[in-house]
Amino acid sequence: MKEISVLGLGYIGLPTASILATNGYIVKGVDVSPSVVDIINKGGIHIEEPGLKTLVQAAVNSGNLKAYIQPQQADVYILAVPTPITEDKRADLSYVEAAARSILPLLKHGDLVILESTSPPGTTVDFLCPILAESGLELGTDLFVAHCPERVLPGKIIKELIQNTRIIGGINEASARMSRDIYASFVEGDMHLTDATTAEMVKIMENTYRDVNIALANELARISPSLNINAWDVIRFANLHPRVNIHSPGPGVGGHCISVDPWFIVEKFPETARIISQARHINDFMPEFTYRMLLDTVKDIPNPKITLLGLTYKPDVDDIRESPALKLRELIEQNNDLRLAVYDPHVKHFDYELSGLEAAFKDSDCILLMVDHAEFKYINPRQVASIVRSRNVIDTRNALHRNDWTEAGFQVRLLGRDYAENKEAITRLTFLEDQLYSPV
Ligand code: SAJ
Repeated sequence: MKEISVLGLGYIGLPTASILATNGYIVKGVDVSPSVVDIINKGGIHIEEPGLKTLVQAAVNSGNLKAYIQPQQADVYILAVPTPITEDKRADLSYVEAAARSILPLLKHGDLVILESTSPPGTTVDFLCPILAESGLELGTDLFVAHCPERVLPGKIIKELIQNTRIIGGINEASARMSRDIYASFVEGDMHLTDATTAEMVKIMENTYRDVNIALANELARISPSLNINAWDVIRFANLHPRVNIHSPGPGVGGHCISVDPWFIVEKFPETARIISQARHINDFMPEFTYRMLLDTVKDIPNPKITLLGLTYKPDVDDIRESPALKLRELIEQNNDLRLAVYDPHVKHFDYELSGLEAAFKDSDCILLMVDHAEFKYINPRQVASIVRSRNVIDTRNALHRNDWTEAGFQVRLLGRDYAENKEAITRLTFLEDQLYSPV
């Protein structure tokens, strides 16, 4: 029976470790955070994910999963550590390097190392392998290495870890086959073998495709109001075509995947990856566009109070990483003429003040809906109308029933329908473009 060590017990490592442990493997989870190790060993979890607590408890109670601070000897090592980007949009592989170096003294003949972290193309072969080669083991014959990216949707991680197809990229055939045998213990989806660099690019392109598609929708959302048409209707009807799937516009692209992975390609191919980099800053401009829509809405109101509805990067999660709402909060805070109240039912801890729903609406001059949390569809516009000061609402997600809010006396403005840009906003993009996109 092979022992597996999973390094990095975050939103991918912990579910993966737990699923392997409940499928018969002895799993030694390793994390640099003592509190994470402690919580897991008590059968608890440190991230919000449906079903994860039950799974971790089963894994820990079975005796097959234990968490450690120190690296542990095993036969298979799965690296599921963060690969963030720096301020200047470069991949930060320091966590991958630290994890790889931590297991160097433990590696022995026949072991397998799998990198699951989303990584720039070439990371496994050109960055990880040279480090592992310092063990003195012959890569591909003594020591096997692969890149096996995950593709799960936060909020559906456990189901998708089991059901999604899996791309297995080995540095050689033997590495790919050994990795497939490990995943075969729980993956019900098809498994496709390829080389490590192809697997890296597959994962990045999945998210890059989504980012470019969202940018297309956002560009349409900036064009449509000048034609007095609704971008959401255009997309809805265009998607009736059997081979069209235009994504939705929004106030920006958040999360630590879609807004990050495309930069891994731009960093390596700055002169060639033009659509990819353009899409990144069209999406990164949307918070600014939304801010201009807000300023235009409240321009005749002295010292207006803004109600920011939703802080997370997408609906029905508690994750605020890279959320466009954080950018809007910052822009509003920097404007001394604006007052702000923020409400998000999913965010329990935040560095700044959060309001209750009623307090957030009280005396508001403009409600800015940033996230289409399920709860928000049930807000009663008539009740809200009785406590706001000015009846303005900006919907950036096409989440609200326009007629209900209009009948309650609100001026409803929908991103992609009700705000035609002026020259200044466009000039601002050019400035941002120069600022953001200086070929590295
Ligand atoms: N968004 C839009 N318009 C859309 C879709 C999304 O503006 O039509 C915005 C969302 O509001 C959010 C951001 O984009 O701010 C990202 O949302 P998401 O749900 O697309 O992305 P993630 O990061 O939660 O999950 C993605 C998924 N990738 C794909 O769908 C191709 C998931 O399968 C990946 O595993 C995950 O990234 C990851 O871990 O890489």
